[in-house]
Amino acid sequence: MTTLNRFFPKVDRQIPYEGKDSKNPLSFRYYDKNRNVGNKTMGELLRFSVAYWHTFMGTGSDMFGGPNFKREWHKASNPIDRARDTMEAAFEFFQKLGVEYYCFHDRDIAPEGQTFVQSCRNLETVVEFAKSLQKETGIKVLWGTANLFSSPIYSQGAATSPDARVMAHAAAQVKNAIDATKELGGENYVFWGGREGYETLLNTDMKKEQEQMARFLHMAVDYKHKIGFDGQFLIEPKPAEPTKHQYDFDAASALYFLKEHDLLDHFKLNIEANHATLAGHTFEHELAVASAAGKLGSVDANRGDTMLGWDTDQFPVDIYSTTVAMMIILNQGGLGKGGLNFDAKVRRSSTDPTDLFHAHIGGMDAFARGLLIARRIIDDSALSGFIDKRYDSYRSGIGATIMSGRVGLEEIEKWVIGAESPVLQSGRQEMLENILNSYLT
Ligand code: XLS
Ligand code: NI
Ligand code: NI
Repeated sequence: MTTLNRFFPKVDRQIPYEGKDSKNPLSFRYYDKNRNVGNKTMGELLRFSVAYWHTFMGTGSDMFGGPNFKREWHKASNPIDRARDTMEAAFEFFQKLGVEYYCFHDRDIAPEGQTFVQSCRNLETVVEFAKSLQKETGIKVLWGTANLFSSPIYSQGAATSPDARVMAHAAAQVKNAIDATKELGGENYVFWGGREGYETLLNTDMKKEQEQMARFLHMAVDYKHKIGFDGQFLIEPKPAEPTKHQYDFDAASALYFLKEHDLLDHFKLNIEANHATLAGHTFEHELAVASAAGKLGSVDANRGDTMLGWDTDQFPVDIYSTTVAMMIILNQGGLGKGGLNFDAKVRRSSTDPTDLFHAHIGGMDAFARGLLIARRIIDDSALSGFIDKRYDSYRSGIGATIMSGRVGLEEIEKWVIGAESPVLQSGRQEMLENILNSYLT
């Protein structure tokens, strides 16, 4: 590419893998893309993706202060020129980092116009440009989505707005975002309903709003089939923020909603670490709930802060957490079309564009390391052996009889009367924690 050193001149080559003893901060210590882990490469298993909104559109602003980052790619005065510069910066970054995927919202990559039609035109223009850069570099879209939360019209909901004209607007916007994702060969399409919830029940008909959301998603499914988009649809749960209560609160409530409205066959879930903790769960709990339902489709890899109660979207660094996450992912045979998308942003004080590299390198290494450790734990049956054994009593005798469905409460009562009282085996939590820790070298 001609623009290779335009926006990140301080990183003048692709980030190399140098191994765990490297002292070079701009190198990978664990992520070695072509290394085989089992029968796949690290790159194939991890499928890292950069989040366009945080990394290229993030300004460092927060509730108490405005834009803080002075990005070269945001300097052009014309919005379309700015969008093109941003796209070039993005592709320079992807190539130098060595990732194959990115995720975007319609309004990240293209500016909103004065009218709906103008916004659609802007999107088409930028999509054409992105398409040419993708072709040139081989970089792909993990997922696209529509921003149904920033515009003032969505302040009382998009699909769940009390105003049908707003729901119509959201539907038309989603149609265009799906078109854009298809045009760019996106492998998934995400629905995250930041405004699909309520602020107060005093003005809200929850049943009606959820029916609207279901109708909305059904229309999206119909459209997907109509245009032959073969990407996977994903719902991204989050309990709150910006609304007080979001309908897709967590994995379990999203799954119930999908089932209730006959949508389960058409969706999987995109689980975000920080959303899990906001819902009062752990990241691994949400992964496990989704995976148990056969619905773990993709992951927004980030972390929250235990001292702060909001979606801080920090880069993942905790090896314990990435290890357990990768165990769940490996145990279900990988993420399929999904991947690990860094829905994460550098802190307001990390003002140098090079910090974007440090952040992603850290996240990628944390997951690569988690992957290696998880693979060893699984190969050694270090934990699974114990878990298997813990349920032994269901493999034969009364356990197998109960699970076969051939007996009811009366037959079981007879068995209990004739049997000895059960002596429980230890759950051995501390021993298992020690085993896990012994792998974290
Ligand atoms: C916000 C969400 C958002 C989605 C995409 O909290 O994580 O970034 O991933 O709309
Ligand atoms: Ni997210
Ligand atoms: Ni989030």
